[in-house]
Amino acid sequence: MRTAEKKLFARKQCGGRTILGQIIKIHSGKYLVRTQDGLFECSAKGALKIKSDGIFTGDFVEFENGVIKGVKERKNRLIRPSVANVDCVMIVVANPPEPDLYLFDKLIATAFNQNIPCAMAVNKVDCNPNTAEIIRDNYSKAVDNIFNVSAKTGEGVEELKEFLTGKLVVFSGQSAVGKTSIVNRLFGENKRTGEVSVKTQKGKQTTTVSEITEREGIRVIDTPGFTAMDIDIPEDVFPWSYPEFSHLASECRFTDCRHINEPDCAVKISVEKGEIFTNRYKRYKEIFKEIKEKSKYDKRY
Ligand SMILES: Nc1nc2c(ncn2[C@@H]2O[C@H](COP(=O)(O)OP(=O)(O)O)[C@@H](O)[C@H]2O)c(=O)[nH]1
Ligand SMILES: [Mg+2]
Ligand SMILES: [Zn+2]
Repeated sequence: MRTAEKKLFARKQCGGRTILGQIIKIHSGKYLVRTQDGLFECSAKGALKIKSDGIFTGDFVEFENGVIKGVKERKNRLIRPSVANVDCVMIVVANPPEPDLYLFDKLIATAFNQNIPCAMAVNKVDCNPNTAEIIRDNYSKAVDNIFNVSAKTGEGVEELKEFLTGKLVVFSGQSAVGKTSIVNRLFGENKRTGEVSVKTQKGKQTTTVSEITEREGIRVIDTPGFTAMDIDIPEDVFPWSYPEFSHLASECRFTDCRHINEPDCAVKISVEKGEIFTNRYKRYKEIFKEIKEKSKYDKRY
């Protein structure tokens, strides 16, 4: 947090008014809230933290004398990283590292389930122009916006900036694809990292601490990157997690159709007609199988 740039108000300076703002960081039980009048460090009543299923980065809150009194209804919430009211999940892709299409499939499904628009940025086009074509051949029916960029040369960055202005965007994707480099480009030269990865004691799950950085009307959450293994989607939800399938919901014969072996499956028909990309559907079947096996395993143990 660049405290030098903005005033950090102490609790007593709030003067009894009710103020509305957005949480940009949560740290050690303190909530950093951005308002029209600058940044405030707030605390929250215990009841509020537990009720209304918590307070998250990205939440719009009302506070008085440095104490959060209420959380506004959130339009969506992402679990990884934990952030509410996201306007765009930007999946950054590059080569190197070798694109993990299974990961992109899962990230798009997760955002879709949370009602968050997804876009893709194919970075490093300076060194691997073919990647953009592969990504379009797989995802042009799944996401509305695919950008070609190079954080190195600056190509495409202005267009990306224009698209992201006014939005809260989460940069997602594999590690080393250039997420932080793109954020730095968007924000000028100032280097900053917005995300710290914290291992839980179990050493299994990784929770992420999210921090919103805002510059020039763009609010950004950078992440350290994910692998396909990090992302779980419930078995019953997965069959309707694909944007290209969603309009077919009433057309499969069975309402709980998994689009695998069922007769009169509108998804399979669309694949045959070429309306859904074959590669996307092939991976869909593999991911579904993996999810099914995992939930069988989870039930047993
Ligand atoms: N050639 C090339 N290299 C890039 C580009 N963007 C980032 N890199 C390099 O890719 C590596 C990973 O970048 P980084 O921003 O740390 O990736 P992150 O893990 O996704 O945040 C670094 O060595 C960058 O210099 C680009 O557009 N072109
Ligand atoms: Mg990074
Ligand atoms: Zn079906």
